Amino acid sequence: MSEAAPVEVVTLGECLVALVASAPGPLAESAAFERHIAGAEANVAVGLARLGHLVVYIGRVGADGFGTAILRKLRGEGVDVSGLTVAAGAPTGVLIRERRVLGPSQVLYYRAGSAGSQLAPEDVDAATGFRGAGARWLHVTGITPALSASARAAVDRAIELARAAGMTISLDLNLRRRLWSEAEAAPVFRALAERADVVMGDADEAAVAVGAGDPETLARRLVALGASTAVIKLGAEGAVAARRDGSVVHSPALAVAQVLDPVGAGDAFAAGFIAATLEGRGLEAALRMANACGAAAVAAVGDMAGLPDRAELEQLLAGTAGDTLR
Ligand code: KDG
Repeated sequence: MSEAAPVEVVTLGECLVALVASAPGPLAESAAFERHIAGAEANVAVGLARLGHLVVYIGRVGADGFGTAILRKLRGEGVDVSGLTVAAGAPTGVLIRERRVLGPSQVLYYRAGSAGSQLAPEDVDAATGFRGAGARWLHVTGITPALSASARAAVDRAIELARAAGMTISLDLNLRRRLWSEAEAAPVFRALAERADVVMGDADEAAVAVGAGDPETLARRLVALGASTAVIKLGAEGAVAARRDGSVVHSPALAVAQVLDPVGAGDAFAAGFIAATLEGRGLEAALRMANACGAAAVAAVGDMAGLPDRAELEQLLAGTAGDTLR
């Protein structure tokens, strides 16, 4: 019998069902919705799995059809769901979002008291990936600590175990103002950034942690908190990264003819960055791969739909399209 491939990455959070408006327009006029699976860390897990990396996802879903859909989706994508527990007594979290061509989309959360928000340190203690020939990388976001005290403690526990195991820790700030205020988020972001090796976020999120500034300044300030690398995601402008040695790298975005759905682009970026770094590529190449994954994500509706597989990513990076059938 062949041995199972070793887990490389561990991540944890709340995976939700996302009901996404079928057509662009305001929520009040949206009458039809498509069911997708979402959740920042789950998006990263699927992004990494599509690029051939083995990821353990730790979380909880309810004992309901939506929980089953999440389990099937993640398992079907090749994510290790041994750490995803079906918890009786609380529902799977749901979000509903409109699609807008102009301006940000309105999101409604139905996740207070959800199974996913009850994530706790014991879920982390029970998960594979931290011990023995364990994983090399832990990815966390600023969403999970905002869900509940036990979810915040679970993130802390994961960081503690990852540190003890010598794993690389990445943090995507992912500020969600519907979950907490900037004043509540800021000290938690800083405390997490102090313990992470790689910190990423957009300029708005980074400013909450370290004060307003231009992207390069924000990246440098995040590094000053303790990370060896900080990346500011700039959407259509690409990304800028600063390293502890004082160097700064700017990386342009891939041009996208039509943005169909920007939600999930940041998670795709994180997946591309982590994959490239695990593969031993340098910062410049990691940013290029991250930007390509972000571009692929915005060209499809739903958080996960556009996440590229390896062949698609290679085509994007080479600037070639596949065969066109006429
Ligand atoms: O990054 C996209 C996520 O924000 C989305 O999938 C939902 O995780 C989510 C959240 O909590 O907002």
